[in-house]
Order: sequence, then structure tokens, then C-alpha cells
Amino acid sequence: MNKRKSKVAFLSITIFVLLLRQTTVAGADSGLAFTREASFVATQRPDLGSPFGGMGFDPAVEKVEILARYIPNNTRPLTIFEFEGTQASFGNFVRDFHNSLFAGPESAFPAITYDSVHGVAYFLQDQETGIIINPRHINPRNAPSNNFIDFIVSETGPAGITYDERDDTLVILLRSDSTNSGQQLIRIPYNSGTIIERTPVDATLAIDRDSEIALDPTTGNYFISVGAQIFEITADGLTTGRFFSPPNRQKVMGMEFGTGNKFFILEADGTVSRGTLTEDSDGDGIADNDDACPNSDLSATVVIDGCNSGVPNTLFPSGCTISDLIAACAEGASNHDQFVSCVSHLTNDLQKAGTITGQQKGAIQSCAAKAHIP
Ligand SMILES: [Ca+2]
Ligand SMILES: [Ca+2]
Repeated sequence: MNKRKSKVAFLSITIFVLLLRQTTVAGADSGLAFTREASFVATQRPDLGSPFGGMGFDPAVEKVEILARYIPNNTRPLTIFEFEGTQASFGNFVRDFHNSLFAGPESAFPAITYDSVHGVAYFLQDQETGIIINPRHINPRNAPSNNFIDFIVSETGPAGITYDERDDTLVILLRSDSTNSGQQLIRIPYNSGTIIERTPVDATLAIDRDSEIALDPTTGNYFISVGAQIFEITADGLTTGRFFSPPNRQKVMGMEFGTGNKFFILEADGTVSRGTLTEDSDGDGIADNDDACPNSDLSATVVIDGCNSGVPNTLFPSGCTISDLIAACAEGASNHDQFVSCVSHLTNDLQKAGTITGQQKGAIQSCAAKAHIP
């Protein structure tokens, strides 16, 4: 077998493997990928329900804490559900604890975060009176005798909160509303409501009440969720241009970094995922290390030498798209016939696998025939 034939054989095997694993991967991210290592569905606890106020991770005891929203008329008091966050028993329910001291609208508690230095959790209380944010401290390691130490921040529009171990402060993400000075980060000491720093957040992000914030302990950058996307911003509040989607592409209801730089995400469907954030050069959602085509052609449709076939450019879980596989044909061919033949084999396989129809196969082959390749 000569070199060219073995290349074609290799490609066929590769395609076969790709097709076996095919799923639909919607959209493209930019620069970062979340690689999920484990997950559980929090709503399997029937009393947890949704929506969620937020999620934190307590690194000292390796527990995931989900803040269930208060439901008026005491049908559910303010409750925190605790799950195992360790590798072996990730997602095992541990306990819940609650306190009925607090009342307020159902959305009154939009976020929670953990502080392993002082062993407490902070959650935001938004009275929706337009005057206060009340981060309440609770000691999850000594429930139910919760030791509340409250203070008031004279601001409006709380969305998310995170603890900064580097200088023992809390960073609160504010959405824009009619009474504050726009969406911003405010920094306060861990035990008082004195605002010591204000940083506007890039106006291209539309922070809403459900947005969350997490501090990246490695870079000092923040991750901020807006709907079903998570954006990286600098400490100066500017977007870095890097963003990614959670695995189920649901609205993000909570997120936090844990020990060993693990990243935890709670999505609106109740899925809690633990994984790592890694570079994703082509932004297809598949980390460079796992991406067989790390610089994918992510065009919406398959285009060959300017000829648009109109066929959706499917992305396979390997990280390669149909266009990438056609590019591999172009690279391996020493004359036009070889290129056309390779594309023909490829599209036959894609049709057999149900990725494309016979008509779509024809459209791609027609473009390949007309192309000035090589
Ligand atoms: Ca990639
Ligand atoms: Ca790729």
C-alpha cells in the first residue's frame, strides 16, 4: 500500500469512528472549553425544586451547596441543599438545612458563595425595595444553629457574589437598574457593607438578576454568566473576548471554582457539572487536548473553493467538522481526481451514517468536482 492509499484508509477509519460518536453540537464558543468530568441532577431531590438561588462550593469540606429559592407563604423556607463534591461520591445528597427567619419575594435570594477561610457562606438578600443588598452569613458546618451576622450594602440590583481569598473581601455583581450607577462589581470587606471599590462591567454584557460571578483563582479574572453563556472578564471589568457554554446549554444558575481549579456549574435544568476549563483555540467547545482538529473550519455550511453546497457543516464530538475532513482530502491529494475520489468516499460514509442526505451528498460532490483543488 502506498503512502497515499494508507492516508485514505486512515481517513476512512477516522470518519467511521467519528460517525459512531456523532451528536449535534450547537453553536460555537470562543477560546475556552468546559470539559465535564462528572455531573448529577440536583432536582432528583424532589423537595429542592427550581428555580435556584445559586450554587456554591465549600472547598474546606468539599461540598456543593445549592440555595433553593424561598417560596412565599412558607411553603418552603430559605433552604440550602448540600451534596458531596468529591471525586468518588460526587452528587450524593448529604442534608439540607433551612431557616424561616427570612421572608421576601421568591427571587429574593439570588446568589450564594463560600468562604473557606471563615467557614461561612454568604448569600445575597434582595428585598426589591430598591435600597439594600443584604449579604447574610451562615455557617453551614454548624447547621441548623446558624450564626447570622448581617450587614447592609447601600446599593441596588444584586445578581451574584463571590469571595476573594486574596484580600478577604467579597465581590458583588450588580445588574443595571434605575437607581444604581449601572452594572458593576463592588468590593466590600468580608464583614461590613462599606464599598471600597467600584468597577463598571463591560456594557456589551447584559447582566440580569440571575447572572452569577466566579473568581478564577489562577488568573484573577472573573467569569460572569449571562443566560446560557459564561464570559471571562478582567479585574478591570473588560471582556477578554473569551466565553463558553455550559454542557447542557441551559441558563446558568450558579457557578464557582473549587479545589484544584475545578469549575462547578449549576444549570437551569438542575444539572450540576464539575470539570475543568481549558484552552479551545478554534472555539468549537472541545478543548485543544481533546480536539482532533484544533483549528476547525466552523463555517455554517460546507464551502469548497468558494462553492457553497448549502449542507450544514456538522461538528463531530472529535472536534472535526465536515469541512475539516474535506480539507484533509485536499491535503492528501496529489491531483484533482484523487481529491474528488476522497470527497466521494467521505460523503458516501456520511450518508450511510445518516449525517447527510443523498441530495446533500450530491451537492458536496458537485462542488468538489468544480473546485480547483489541488
Ligand atoms: Ca476546539
Ligand atoms: Ca475543532
